[in-house]
Amino acid sequence: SPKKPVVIVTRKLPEVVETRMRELFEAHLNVADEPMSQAELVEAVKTADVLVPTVTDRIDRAVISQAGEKLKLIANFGTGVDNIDLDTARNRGITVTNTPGVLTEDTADMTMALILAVPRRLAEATQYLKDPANEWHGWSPTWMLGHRIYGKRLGIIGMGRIGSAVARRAKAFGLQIHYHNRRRLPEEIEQEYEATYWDSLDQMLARMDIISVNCPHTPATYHLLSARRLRLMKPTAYIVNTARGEVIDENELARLVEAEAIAGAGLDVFEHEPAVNPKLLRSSRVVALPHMGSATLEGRVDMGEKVIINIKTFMDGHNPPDRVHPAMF
Ligand code: 8YV
Repeated sequence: SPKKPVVIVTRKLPEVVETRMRELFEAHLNVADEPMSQAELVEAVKTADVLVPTVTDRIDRAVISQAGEKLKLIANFGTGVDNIDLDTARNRGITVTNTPGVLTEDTADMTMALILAVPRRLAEATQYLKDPANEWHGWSPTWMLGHRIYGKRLGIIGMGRIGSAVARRAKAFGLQIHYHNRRRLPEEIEQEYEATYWDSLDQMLARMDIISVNCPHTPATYHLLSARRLRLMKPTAYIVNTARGEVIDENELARLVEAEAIAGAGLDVFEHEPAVNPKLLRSSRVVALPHMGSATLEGRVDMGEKVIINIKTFMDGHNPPDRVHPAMF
């Protein structure tokens, strides 16, 4: 039988995924659940046929340019590929794949959870009850009031798979769907969500009650929500981000939250993970999660299976199903 490809996986994956990888490949699995250093990544690309990185691995030009002749595939464990220098990979003839589709519903659920949690103050209220320093005096007609989401305007930035899955959920909750996207959706899809398209992000931002960020992080979307744009939002508006922290100017967002110039934020991702702006963590207007939009056991197993299919298909000499083209970003 032909020699099995050397597949280096940078992080610990669910047991079933690792077992399957051991069967199919000469799998080098990472027992310590710690991100690899840049030096370790360089070592990895020197010896691997296939590298399986995650969001915590920076596969930049410095790493890729030291890759060995054997390295032909970077099979990302994750949908976002902003951790990989796609141009350098292409120039070296290295194929890149990702794992789209299998984490759409989980990430949309988390987005919806934040859209509900922030205006209704779930985290703050739970924290209140659990803190032994507080004593709950019972129900009050004026205490812990949040804001209604039913009937409000939701502006989705990025109407791809996840944005669309958010639109479906939000519509069922009675929100009015608005969106900004590189391309306008076909009319029948707009009708399905009863969605209004905004060519101008500035104009949409100024009119929404809730903003949801669902676009990838690319050179074109870095700080798409710049200080100037964030200030266009209504002081009563909320912002939710389950995409990538880099899309928002986090410093300015933290400043607006602290100044109570924005109603609140639900954040699953941050600009400098694992660091989080302390102003955001201090604020009762912020629900902060440690990048867990796709963190279900089912999702992680599905992602692993997708990685395996991409590697197998590629090694069999075919075009892998989730090949990433730099032009897509
Ligand atoms: C993961 C994600 O948390 O797929 C993505 O883009 O952000 C998440 O699914 C992680 O990035 C996996 O590497």
